[in-house]
Amino acid sequence: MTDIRTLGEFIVEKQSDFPHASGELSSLLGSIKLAAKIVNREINKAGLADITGSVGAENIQGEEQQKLDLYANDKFKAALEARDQVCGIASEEEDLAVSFKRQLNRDAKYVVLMDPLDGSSNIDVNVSVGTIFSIYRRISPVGSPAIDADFLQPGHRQVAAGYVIYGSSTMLVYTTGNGVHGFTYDPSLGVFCLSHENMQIPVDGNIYSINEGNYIRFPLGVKKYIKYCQEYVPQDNRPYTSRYIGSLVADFHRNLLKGGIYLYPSTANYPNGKLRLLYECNPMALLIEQAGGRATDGQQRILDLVPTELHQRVPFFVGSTNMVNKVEAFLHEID
Ligand code: AHM
Ligand code: MG
Repeated sequence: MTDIRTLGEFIVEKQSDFPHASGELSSLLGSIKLAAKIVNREINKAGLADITGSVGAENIQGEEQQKLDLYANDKFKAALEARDQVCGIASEEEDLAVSFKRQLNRDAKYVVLMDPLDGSSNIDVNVSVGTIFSIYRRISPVGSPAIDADFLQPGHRQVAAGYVIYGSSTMLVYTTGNGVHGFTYDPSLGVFCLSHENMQIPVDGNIYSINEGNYIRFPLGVKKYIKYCQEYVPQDNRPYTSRYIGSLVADFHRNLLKGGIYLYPSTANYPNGKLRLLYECNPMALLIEQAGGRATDGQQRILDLVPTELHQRVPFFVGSTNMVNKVEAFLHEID
């Protein structure tokens, strides 16, 4: 019992590791932890209350908003606004970035970008979903409203990133640039307990995760990579296993633990890929690099991309280093 380390304790313990050591980032992570517990409670009873299904509206990207998308967005936003560490947020569910109005928020150093409920179309069928978050120091002066440039920073400037997976158990996984740590939620205690310290993705893996229904319009290099995964080469552990949940957080989490690659290239419906650079790709890219893996758009390191708009999409290849190298080689060969 005494060897349990809670997320709160761990964050305080590691505070001195933060590049800009301060209690503010700890408090900010505390807001995320609190909102995650509230959202977790709601998701757990999703089938009972009238909280599944869509609200009959679309977000700015033309995607149907689910009731729980908006619920999660409201809870994370409120939790971040209630403490004084964040001057503004940008969210997949908000058309524009939000600059908090209180002076105490305007005096804060950080902005948070989030996908409050990723994979939400899976909720109605009781499949895992997640929350993804990304934290930057603002570049506008402290004391003033947050501006768009605060949110449009390249991913390598993130000071922290993470996700919550609402799965068969709920976990919070985060990095502040000093390794990746995972905490499993114990609902009876109401706390996240350290369960996966210093997570490292295997350099190689044998799982590939992609929506193959879109195959016909994939770039040629991706088509060739898929065929490579399927070839019978036992000494190379091929054919690989295909696993696709359709919930980025869940697919990423499995591949992080077991070794594998997740791919979302350009498709007929999504010429730039489907996933959002700021809310999905950047935080996952920081996590994977901290865990010893790689993330690329096929040409460049995700964390080096300079964003031009909030809801920008990019092709995304993330996972075990050797697997990402391989798909990149196929993509370059074709160019
Ligand atoms: P969302 O943010 O609207 O939920 O979309 C992102 C999700 C990812 O979780 C998942 O990997 C992907 O969309 C699945 O897309 P598809 O159904 O096209 O395979
Ligand atoms: Mg999403």
